[in-house]
Amino acid sequence: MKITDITIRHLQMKLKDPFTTSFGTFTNKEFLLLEARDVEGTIGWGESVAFNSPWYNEETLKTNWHMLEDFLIPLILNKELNHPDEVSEIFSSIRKNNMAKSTIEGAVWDIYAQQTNQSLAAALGGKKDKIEVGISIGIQKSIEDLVALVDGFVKEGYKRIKVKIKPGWDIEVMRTLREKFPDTAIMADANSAYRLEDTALLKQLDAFDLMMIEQPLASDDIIDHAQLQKQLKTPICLDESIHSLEDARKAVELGSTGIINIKIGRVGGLSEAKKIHDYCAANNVPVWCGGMLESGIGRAHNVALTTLPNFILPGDTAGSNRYWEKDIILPEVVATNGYIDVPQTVGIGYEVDREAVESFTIAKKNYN
Ligand code: OSB
Ligand code: MG
Repeated sequence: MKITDITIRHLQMKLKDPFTTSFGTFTNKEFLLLEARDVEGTIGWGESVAFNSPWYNEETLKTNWHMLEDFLIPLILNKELNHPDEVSEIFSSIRKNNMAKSTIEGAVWDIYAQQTNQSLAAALGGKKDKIEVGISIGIQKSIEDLVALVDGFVKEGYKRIKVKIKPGWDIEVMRTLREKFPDTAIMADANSAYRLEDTALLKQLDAFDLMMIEQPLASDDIIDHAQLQKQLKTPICLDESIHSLEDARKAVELGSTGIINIKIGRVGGLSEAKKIHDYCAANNVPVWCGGMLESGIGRAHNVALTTLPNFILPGDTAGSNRYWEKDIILPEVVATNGYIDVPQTVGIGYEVDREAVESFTIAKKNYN
């Protein structure tokens, strides 16, 4: 493989419903798409999961564009590549900026899968032909609104319900959900909204038999999480704190996390995601695939990754129709009864709907 041509597009897609976390509300999703063309004409697609504002982590759409244009694209253009694993080596001179790196790496994996005549899932070593999925629900105006939403998603068959929490929207919310949905797999995601001083409050969650609590403490912490885990029965799952295999190893060794949420962009790409998966499999740490409100392209990458065997717990990769009136792939990602069928065709397994892509594009630049 040799990438000779790259196009970056800035897309804006309106979410069907606003999505509120402890750090802010999303109404529109703005993100970068990267289209890479290889010397033989094969086209691969990657999606940056960086948001408009540095709330979830420090990267943004603009910092990603800057990193791609000024550093990453020059490193990759016209380089002879034998395997997508080489991309992270080529980028190793650049610190962090994992979401920017992952944008190119994902497109290279797509090209590699096509040129080796297999699905992205198969190229990664995945075996499942369907994956189990859950759904992530933002903070609502009232508990009644939340209960109604959860009821709908449980009836749609989603395998696990994740609810965003923050101080003041936590204990009563989870208590009510457990009462109303006694048999449903439920978990909470705090997106770093608490401190170790809140241990007594967080311990109250143990009464509700939650599958896990995701990232209760600071976004860069693994020390306090280890302290907290000693006092909680509910397993902690780290999201924001894990950027690499090394982070995962340290967090597992410290006892900071019993489960890991793997997000491809946060860890710098599919190769690193796979390494974290393999390490966790060897150490009996279940993993699941997180979401960043992706368009169909990022979603397709998530579906492929989730086919690896240690993705034991349902992920956040819901169907396209949970987010968009119209997605940018054909067919869209469909979740039926909490399962997504893994496409068996070559590459990411979905056609990119170029007309839809153009209709959501607000800026575009070519590099060669
Ligand atoms: O922490 O997992 C998170 C959305 C935006 C930012 C961070 C997170 C989320 C989600 C939604 O939980 C996952 C999804 O449906 O894509
Ligand atoms: Mg999270």
